[in-house]
Amino acid sequence: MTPILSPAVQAARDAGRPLVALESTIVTHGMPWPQNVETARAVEETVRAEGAEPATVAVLEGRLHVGLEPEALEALARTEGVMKLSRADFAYALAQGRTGSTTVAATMIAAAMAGIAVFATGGIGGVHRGAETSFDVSADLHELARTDVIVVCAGAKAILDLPKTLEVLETLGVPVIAHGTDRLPAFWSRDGGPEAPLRLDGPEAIAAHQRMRAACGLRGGVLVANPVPEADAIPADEIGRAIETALAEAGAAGIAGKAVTPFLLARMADLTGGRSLTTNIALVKNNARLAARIARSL
Ligand code: PSU
Ligand code: MN
Repeated sequence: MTPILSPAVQAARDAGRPLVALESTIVTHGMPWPQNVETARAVEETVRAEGAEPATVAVLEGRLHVGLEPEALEALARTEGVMKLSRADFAYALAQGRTGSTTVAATMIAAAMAGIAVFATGGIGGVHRGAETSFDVSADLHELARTDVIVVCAGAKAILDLPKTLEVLETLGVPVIAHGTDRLPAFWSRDGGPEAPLRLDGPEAIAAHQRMRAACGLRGGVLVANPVPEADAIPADEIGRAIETALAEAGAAGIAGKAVTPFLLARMADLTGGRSLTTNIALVKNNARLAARIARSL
């Protein structure tokens, strides 16, 4: 199966210019209209401004697109009832002619198929709080273990259990690199996260680490956790209250499976009067910038 490259992605590939993959679940399930499409456009612009070409990934009517034309991106952002695709249902959507946005796991699969080495997102999925009874562990973690893509995020969303998420990543052999900090960034906050397993400063160091992994024949992904810019960060104790409320509501409403993360993100935006969304937008752009610089260094 060959993905359909947009003309811009094809041109960048032909010219040997760096590419950065972008996911689309953040557009369809992570943010409300119209902030979702505005953010998606701004993130693509951020990547271009750094001299790389953005490649937003989605499955449209059974075809895998790597790089979306502006009209396709807007149509996807407006569509309701889009599938949220991970490894388990990626081929299903393609075989059945369905439309689906790609999570971190599915975007990694598509990026690897298209030969794209770097991918920027907001936050990865991870081990949910209470996973000892719910068994809710995101397939993103297993994808990081097996697929050769550098994923730049702002840490795991703080609605998750961060220490357990780190434990699973360690078990799976995934390098978790905090960028320019000793602590694992906690998505909306710079503080409050556990100590980071590894630290690197700057895109060059991250690229050099990647070259060494290749030289050692080490396969699988790398997780780069890039802290949200100071000016946009929400202190951990402040966001913590909204997290507790959103989690309690999700529990009371019996939200489970794929619906958990979208439900929590939407409730967080309401509970913080939109502030969590503003921070989310800022951190995605910040990650896109770093990802483009890493892609250039590679
Ligand atoms: N981070 C965000 N918004 C999102 C997501 C992450 O800021 O919408 C999405 C990503 O696509 C991630 C997915 O892969 O949530 C994880 O979902 P789950 O927990 O169901 O595996
Ligand atoms: Mn889950």
